[in-house]
Amino acid sequence: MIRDEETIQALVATVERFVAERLRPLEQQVADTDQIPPDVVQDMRAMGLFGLTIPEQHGGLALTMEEEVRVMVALGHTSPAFRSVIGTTVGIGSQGIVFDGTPAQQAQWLPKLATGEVIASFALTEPGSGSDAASLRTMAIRDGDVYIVNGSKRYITNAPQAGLFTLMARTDPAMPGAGGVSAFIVDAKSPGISLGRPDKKMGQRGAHTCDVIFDNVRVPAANLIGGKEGQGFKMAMRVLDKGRIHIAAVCVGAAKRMLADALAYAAEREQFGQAIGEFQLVQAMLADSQTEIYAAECMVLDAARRRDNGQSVATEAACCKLFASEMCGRVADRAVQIFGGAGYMAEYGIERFYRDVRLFRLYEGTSQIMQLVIGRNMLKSQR
Ligand code: COS
Repeated sequence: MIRDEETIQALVATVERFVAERLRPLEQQVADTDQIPPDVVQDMRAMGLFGLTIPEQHGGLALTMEEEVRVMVALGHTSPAFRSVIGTTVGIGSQGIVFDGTPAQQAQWLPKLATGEVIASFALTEPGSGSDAASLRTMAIRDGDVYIVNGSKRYITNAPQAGLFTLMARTDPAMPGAGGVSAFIVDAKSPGISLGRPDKKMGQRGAHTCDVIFDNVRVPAANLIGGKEGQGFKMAMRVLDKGRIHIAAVCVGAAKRMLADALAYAAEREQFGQAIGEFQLVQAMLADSQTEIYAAECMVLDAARRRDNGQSVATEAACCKLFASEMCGRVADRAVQIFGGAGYMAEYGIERFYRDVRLFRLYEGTSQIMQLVIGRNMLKSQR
């Protein structure tokens, strides 16, 4: 749903300009230094990008899903690490509080997230619990008016910068599956929280993940999201449904960027006396990429509109994440192929995208988990 076409066009145009003029020139520097310059983060704050999905009464822009998708496609046109600066605060780190937080929890945290004063991270994955999220073992045991949290979380995006963690932990040790899991807002400054060394990753330099270790951390019972135990897993799944549409939109943006680079190269690079783009086998790679990007963009917009209309979109979100992230991988591969030997060389930048976008098929649910969600939901509808 687009509330006002002119307003969203202006926001998208601002993001496109920011990407073209401010972020693209910094891509190599960020890859070399593994750091996003602090003044870029400050610009993002000033543009209101941290508050895209926070309700207006808490200082955000309260974008609809369709509006969010359009902004993410635009932001996707540059190194994914830039999107990651705002990604967890706009997405999985904050949305549990937006969906289920009590008025007091929302009033305490959302205004600070909207301005980017506090960065939110989503702490679900553990060393022993990845795709099987319901098997998580971090414990939160009630003791009077606090919960005592013990356990470790793994690959937590933006943990080094985080001011708060949306933490999924088991409040009922007797209940091993999803039903024993609750969600908490945890102040990152709480005594007993320590961070592991930053992970060394295949790509997305500038975006940081690490372990988060909870050692007898005292979390006020008032920070139990929604004030009710046993709701954390379902909340995490609803958060991920939305996150998967968001990531699919980023995939569309990244694929468009890689195809634009490959097209420009194909039009300029000459072999056998003509631009390589004149050769039909190169055109086939361009055409397949264009077609798949178009398909993914249509899917993502459709799923977003359905969600805005109040429909349950767990299946559609998984379809979008599956198709768009796999599509993005194919486009990256073809882009490297069109660049030929240059595609393998760091100075052309396309090999960096090839590595960066590999993560899209893994995080917020692997392609295989997306297939499983789609297949299971299809069968459920037959019962
Ligand atoms: N929305 C609302 N509720 C949901 C839901 C959704 N999208 N998906 C599942 N639930 C509910 C189920 O209805 C069930 O509730 P009841 O017990 O009341 O029926 C409960 O949650 C447990 O669901 P389910 O039995 O399907 O859980 P499973 O353990 O079988 O696993 C998968 C579900 C595999 C789909 C889930 O663990 C998953 O998405 N894993 C991937 C995790 C992930 O994306 N990690 C990425 C890292 S975070 S960036």
